[in-house]
Amino acid sequence: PKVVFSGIQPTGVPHLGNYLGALRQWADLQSSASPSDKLIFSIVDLHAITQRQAPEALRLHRREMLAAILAVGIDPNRSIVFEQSRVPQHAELMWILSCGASTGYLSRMTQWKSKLGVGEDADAFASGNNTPRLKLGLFSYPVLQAADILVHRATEVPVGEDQAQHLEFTREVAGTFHSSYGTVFPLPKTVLSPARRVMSLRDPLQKMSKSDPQPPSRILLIDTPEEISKKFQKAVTDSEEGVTYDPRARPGVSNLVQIYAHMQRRTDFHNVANELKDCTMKELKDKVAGIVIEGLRPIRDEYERISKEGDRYLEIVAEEGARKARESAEETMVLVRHAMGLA
Ligand code: AQP
Repeated sequence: PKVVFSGIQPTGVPHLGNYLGALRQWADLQSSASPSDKLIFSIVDLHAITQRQAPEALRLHRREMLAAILAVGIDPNRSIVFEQSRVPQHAELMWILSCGASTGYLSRMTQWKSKLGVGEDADAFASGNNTPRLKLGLFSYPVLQAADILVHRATEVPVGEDQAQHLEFTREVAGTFHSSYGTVFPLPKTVLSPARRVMSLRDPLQKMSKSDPQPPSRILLIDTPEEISKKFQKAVTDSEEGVTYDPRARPGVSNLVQIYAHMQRRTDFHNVANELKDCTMKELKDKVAGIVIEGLRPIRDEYERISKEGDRYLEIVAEEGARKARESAEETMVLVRHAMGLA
């Protein structure tokens, strides 16, 4: 049987990129799973705090993320849905794995560089006077992610393209553990969603992101139809006539074509662009907005219904999920501690 694990950070209401790149895939995997498969989805709050979060905002975002996960169709009676900080085995395994994790490998990862905005200057950055800005938690983030996956002995990890590097690292860390203490973990497979990278509506060279300071850069799963239309109308495109698919030359238009295609579960972007070839930019934006509004409508309705049930309901779901996740993680930790000679 498969064990599917994936996580999402409670750093804001999820956006269209999170949905097409991750959440919709989670729901699909849940529908196609056989009864013996285990599905585990985590709200990774310990990852979120690698960037400072205001406590009230984090509390709110945890709740909103849980409601959003349920709203996209994850059934807490079928899948384990839980908050990472309620399952201490994740942090315990992280410590153990960090004892065998290479700092050289971590220093080559791109995520901490992009979070600090240091890009290509990273080496100079890490060895220079700016090092105090690089915190240990952000640097070792991939080790915690490896622990998240391995502690449930996951076999498949559905993620967007930005996470593929961390999955490589996870397999590396598991291999190091195995050569020291014997085999405990399956090596998890990366399952890339067809929507690998949905781009920002304001800067189509950047991925759509929860923490982008510009709200019009992203479509939230709970945006109203008016908000969705407005954001698409303002989307950055170009001044060429007609619609073609060419992500290099026309990143803005191509991103809209991709979104339009993914909403219909299509990936033949050139054909889709061809079907739209005579549209003006305004017509293209209207069409994309229309399909996104219709596609997100049931999610938004369900989100509202869940929000009306109140915090008490979400708390019960979170507690029950955490109980099941602790059970799953503890089964692995018994093997890990035993293999290492720990109590
Ligand atoms: N733009 C995207 N296109 C496709 N997939 C995406 N994912 C994120 N952005 C896109 C996928 O969503 C899952 C959860 O992501 P995360 O919450 O762990 O954090 P992230 O990747 O850093 O996403 P954000 O929205 O950019 O959050 P912030 O701004 O807080 O860092 C992952 O599977 C990811 O691949």
